[in-house]
Amino acid sequence: MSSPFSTITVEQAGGVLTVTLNRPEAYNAFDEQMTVELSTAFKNAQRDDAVRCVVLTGAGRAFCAGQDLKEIEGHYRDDGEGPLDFGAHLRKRLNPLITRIRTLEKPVVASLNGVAAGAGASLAFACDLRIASKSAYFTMAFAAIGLVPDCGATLTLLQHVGYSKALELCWLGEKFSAEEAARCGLVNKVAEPEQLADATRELASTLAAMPTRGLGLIKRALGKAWTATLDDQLEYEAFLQQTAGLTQDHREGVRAFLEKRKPKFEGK
Ligand code: LHQ
Repeated sequence: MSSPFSTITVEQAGGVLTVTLNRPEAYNAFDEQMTVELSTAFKNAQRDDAVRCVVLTGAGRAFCAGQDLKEIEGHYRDDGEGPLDFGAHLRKRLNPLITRIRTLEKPVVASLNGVAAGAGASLAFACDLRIASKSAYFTMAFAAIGLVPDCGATLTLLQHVGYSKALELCWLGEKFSAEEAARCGLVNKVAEPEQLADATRELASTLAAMPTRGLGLIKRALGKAWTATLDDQLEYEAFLQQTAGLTQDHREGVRAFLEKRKPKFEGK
């Protein structure tokens, strides 16, 4: 069957769905079509029980260069169409995509094969975990063109690196290497460029073999904790634990322990 997508590719192997941004000639910058297709891919991933981990990566040399500046070139000509309403664009396209990633009850791993710039960096920060090639780097390219970080990056970056470093990165837009990012916890794992694919596969297949519902509930718990009081969080954990305690995978995990064998989780 031919792919319904033209700007991304999707490939499923075992429980791992790999979504590849596929506009390498534009460093996988977002055009309108790519934002629509990415949203669809994540919606499908949520619905499909066979998907137990999503990997997001880029084709070619880059992960993603943010907004495609050539697509919107017409708005910058003196005789052009006038300024774009970025607020409307974000509310319609990119914000829902980020929400979809953050609320997907399955692990989402960004596999950073190269530069992540502007909204491309924000997209990587919105994923749950980041594994990066040693040659990859981030650049908060927004301020250099008079814009503000979007797609949640003012929150996600702040959570990882703290106020002062986040502000420095957002203002100056300097290259932030994979290794430097790993030192402050923004990148979880760094691999040699030629080993990135294998290292990603290993991490993603480990996650895909785990109790998917439990992992999804943990993601919810940590996502909510940023804004919760301790009392709120204790109650929320109790609610989530009640739910997790009723899953088949919890039962399987405890039975496997008692029977001294390896558990076989089904993601249910
Ligand atoms: C590109 C792009 C690109 C098109 C490289 N577009 N072609 C804003 C508005 C609306 C709503 C949503 O949110 C946003 C937020 C944003 O994302 S604003 C930030 C937009 N992105 C940027 O400003 C990054 C622009 N790109 C760069 O600064 C550099 O290309 C980076 C640092 C990513 C990579 O540098 P190099 O490795 O030196 O590569 P390069 O500059 O030679 O680019 C390679 C090719 O990719 C080149 O194509 P060409 O045909 O000219 O050789 C670039 O034109 C193309 N490309 N980024 N955003």
